[in-house]
Formats: sequence, structure tokens, C-alpha cells
Amino acid sequence: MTGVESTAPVTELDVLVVGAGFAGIYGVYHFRNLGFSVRALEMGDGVGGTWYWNRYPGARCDVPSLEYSYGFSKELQLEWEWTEIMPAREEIEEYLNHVVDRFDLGRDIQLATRVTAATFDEATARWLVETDTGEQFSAAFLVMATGCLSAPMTPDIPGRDSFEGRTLQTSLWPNEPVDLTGLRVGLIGTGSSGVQATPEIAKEAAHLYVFQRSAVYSFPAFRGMIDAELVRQFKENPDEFRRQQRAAFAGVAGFGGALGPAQPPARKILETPWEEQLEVIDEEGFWGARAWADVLVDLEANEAGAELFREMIRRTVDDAEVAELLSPRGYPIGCKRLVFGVDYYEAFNRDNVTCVDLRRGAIETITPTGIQTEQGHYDLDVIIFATGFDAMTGALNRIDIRGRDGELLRDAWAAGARTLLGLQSVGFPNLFTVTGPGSPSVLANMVVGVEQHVEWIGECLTYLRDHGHHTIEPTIEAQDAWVEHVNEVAKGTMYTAATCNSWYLGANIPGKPRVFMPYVGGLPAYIQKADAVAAAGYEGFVLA
Ligand code: N01
Repeated sequence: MTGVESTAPVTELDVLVVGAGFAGIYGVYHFRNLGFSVRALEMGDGVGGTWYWNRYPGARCDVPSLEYSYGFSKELQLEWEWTEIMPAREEIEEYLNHVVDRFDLGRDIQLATRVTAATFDEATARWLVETDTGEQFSAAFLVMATGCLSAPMTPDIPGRDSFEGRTLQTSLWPNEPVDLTGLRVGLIGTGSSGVQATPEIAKEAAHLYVFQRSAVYSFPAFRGMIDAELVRQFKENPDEFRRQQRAAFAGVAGFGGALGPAQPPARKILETPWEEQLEVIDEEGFWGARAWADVLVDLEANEAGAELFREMIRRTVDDAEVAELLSPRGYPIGCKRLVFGVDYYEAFNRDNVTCVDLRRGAIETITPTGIQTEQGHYDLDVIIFATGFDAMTGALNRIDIRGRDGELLRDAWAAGARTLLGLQSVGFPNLFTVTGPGSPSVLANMVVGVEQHVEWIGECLTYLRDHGHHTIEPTIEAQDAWVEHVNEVAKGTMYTAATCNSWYLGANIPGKPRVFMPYVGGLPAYIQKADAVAAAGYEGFVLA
């Protein structure tokens, strides 16, 4: 064991789940139903994970609600009524609380408990887990349902703590309402969170300064109330819909559309004269910049698509100079996670919104009264960090996870995460990561990925129990082969372009190794491989 010695009794479990977002909640349900004793430890005061913490104005999912919901219970699917096509944060949080209550999961979910350390005891083949409450747990299996985007990143800007106004972070937004009325607000960051928050904050603040380091490609989000006929069709056969999701590359069946063009058209932008390209954006708006066969596969074509995108910004933003500031340059469309916005560019037509383009002069310090940039000082009442996350590995590496011989997981992953199927890592027996690095995770519908992983783990635990095994761990050969495969499929895609600096690559975290973390081969191929491994008696894993 590490850390402070505790005299508290140790709680014994078959499975300890860390986190109570989509993955942890389903883990409690599923492992309990398989006959395992289980408890989830959740650091928040409520369940929901992402949808608990990211309470900033405008927070909303960009996957349709019918797609972004559990498929494990037919009754749940028939009963629950979504109101909007793209659910707002509040509605998802309400849904997850309903799931917890409906299946009486709350008695096995312990809130306000942060896991600080987990150590594998080789003598007993059990994980010993410590928490910030001083409690200790011993579990045969440790399932990390800690999320891919859950470790907030706050940049270390000099003077950060000297600010005398209020500091907020989108991913750590307070539970109680925040009133920004009449205040001068500085928002740092223009990723998905900043783009969603900008138009909402602009409605309240006296003035909003958006500090932009990289201009974003923000595509219009789909909005609207859910169609009753669509819901009727869905409820006729939800199982078939879920089957279609698992057969779809990104875990989205396309039911009800609303996710942009499913297939790029055959036409190529490099073979189309500019005047005809303009006709496409006349028709399709910003989405017209991507709607070409070559834009997402060829860098020259991509730049042509980016120019069309910039043309749309010029058409949307009244002031030509501001339009230029907001125009993304120097990295391809599609290399970062797609950003959806509603009235994002339009917000900059308001008198009370200013884009502070940090490409023209970076932030130097935070002062007691605002932000000092190379372009001048901005007086502020509130600073909001919308600066993202230490993605995929951050939440895991912030816990002292020690495997065989006391090796720390973060040391084992110092040059980049190494897993077999994103599920397990050599040296860390009986430790499972739900949607871990090396699995489709953030490149597919998270809820579909989560359910598939929890079910794979459940089947694995049952197999071990039925066959009298106590431990499972990948072989180094199988893990190396999987890591090589993950790298191979990412090669040559926009995601790994030299000009791309995304959180997929860890490029947003100073010092993090530049390694593409998710599996880009698609959900169906992944599921087929994972199922084949299980069917072959967990080929590539050592069972003892
Ligand atoms: O974080 P991000 P996010 N000084 O990392 C900037 C999901 N999500 O929370 O691009 C100045 O994308 C940084 O600048 P740059 C979704 O998967 C989904 O917005 O690195 N700026 C960037 O602009 C998403 O991809 C939804 O140059 C600094 C921003 O901060 C993921 O979460 C909604 C800086 C960070 O953008 C993360 O999104 C919200 C500094 N020192 C989130 N450091 C939906 O479902 C960073 N930045 C719609």
C-alpha cells in the first residue's frame, strides 16, 4: 500500500468501479446482474461524469439523444422520453439520475469519494484502493470508468492566482447558478466548450472577450425538438437500432439524421472551379466545406475546403477584419475533434463581443484586474478557462496506480499509453480501462463504446470465475502488436498530419508524448477483433 496508514476497515468487493458517468453507472448495473459484488466510487457529489461537471452555459451533446442513450434495457428505452434532437446537459444528467433510481443502483454508488491510489497486491492478486475519505477497499478487479475527457487542463499562466475577480473553468462549473449579468468576462479557449459557451455568455455579460489561440472550424449544430414519428419508429424496435449502431463506423446509426452528410459526395474540390465551389456553400453553408470526396483525405484538397470555410466566415461575420481573425489557418479541417456551434460566428457581430486573437500577441500574465497580452491589458471581472482536458490518459495518470513490482501506470505509459484493445495493460493484472487509449473511444459514440466495453469485461470476468482463474493480463507480444496496429491505421489520416496539434495526440499538454491515442479503425472492426479474442479463450492474454 502507498500513502497514509489507515486503521479503517477494508471493504472487500469483487469489482470496484472508479467513476459514475455513463460507464460507471452501467458497470454497477451489469456486474451486479452477473452476480459480482460491486461498488462505484465517484468524486462528484452527483452521478453523470461529464454531464455532472460541465455545467457551463450552452453545454449540450452533439450526438442525437436517441443515439446517445443506453441500449441495455428495452423497458428503459420504451419509457424514457427525450425532448430535443441534441440533448442539453441538464436532460442527460436527469436521464442518468433516472437510470440510477430505476435500477436501484444508488446503493452501490458512493459519491464524494476520490480514488487517490490503487496498488496490486501480488500475494493475494487483489487491488488495494485508497481514497481521499480515508476509506480502503480491496477488490479482485478494478474497472476504471474514469472517462476520456475528465481531467481538466488549466494552463499555467503566470499570475493565475493573483486575479482578484472570479475564476471559473467550464469543466468545473459550480452547481449553483452563475450570474454574469453586467460583468466583463474573459473566456480563454475556442474548442467545443468555448464555442458552445460564447453565444450564451454574450447574452448576459456586459462585454465578452474571447481569447483565441487557434481559430476553430465550427460547424453549425443541429437543433430542434425530437420528431414524434421518429420516436415511434425507434420504439418499434430499439434492439435493431442498437444493432445498427454497433455495425456503424462511429457507432451512430444515422437514425433521424442530424449529424451532417453521412457519405461524402463523389465530386472532388480540386477538380471543381471556384465559382462552382461557391454554389455548394450557397446550398450547404459551412458544411459545404467538407462535402467533397477529397477534402478529408488529401492535404491540398483540405486547404481548398478550408478556403471555402473561410468564405463562409466572411459571409457570416459583418466586420471583414474580425472575420479574418476568426479564420482558421495552418491546420487541416478534420484533424481535431469536430466542433459544433450555434450562432458562434454570429456572436462576434454583437457590440459586446471581442475576439482577442492571440496569434497577434500572446497572453503574458494574468494580473489582479485582468489579462495582460502583448497587445495590451484587458480589464475583467471574470476569467473563464475553456482550455480542455488532459485527454484519455489524464484521469488515470492522476491516480497512483501501481501494478506488478510497484510500477506506476504513468511511468509505464511515459512514452505513450500501451494497451491491448484499450482494455488492459501489461504489468497491471485485473485492471480494466473502459474506452481506454487504443480503443475507438472518442472517435465513436461514447455510449455505444461504453456498453460494448462493460459487456466485454463482464463476459471476461464471468469466464475467469467459471474457469477458476484469478488473474488476466495481456502478453507483451499481443500488446505490442495492438499498439503497432493502432499506429498503423492512424498513419496518413488528417488526425496525424504534421500541422495538427490536437488533444487526440496529447499536443495540448506541455511535455505529453505526441502519440495518437484512440483507435481509428472503426467500431465494427474493433468489436469483431475484441469478440474474436474472447471467443478464442482470451487469446493474447495470460490467464492464471
Ligand atoms: O477543449 P479543447 P474543450 N492559452 O482542448 C485553448 C468534448 N466536448 O473543452 O487550439 C490560450 O478542444 C486551445 O487553444 P489551441 C469534445 O470531444 C464536447 O473545448 O490549443 N488558449 C483551445 O482553443 C472536445 O473536443 C462537447 O491553440 C489555450 C481550447 O483552449 C473536447 O471535449 C462540448 C491555452 C481548448 O479546446 C474538449 O473540448 C464540449 C492557453 N494557455 C467538449 N491552453 C459537445 O458535445 C489551451 N487553450 C458539443
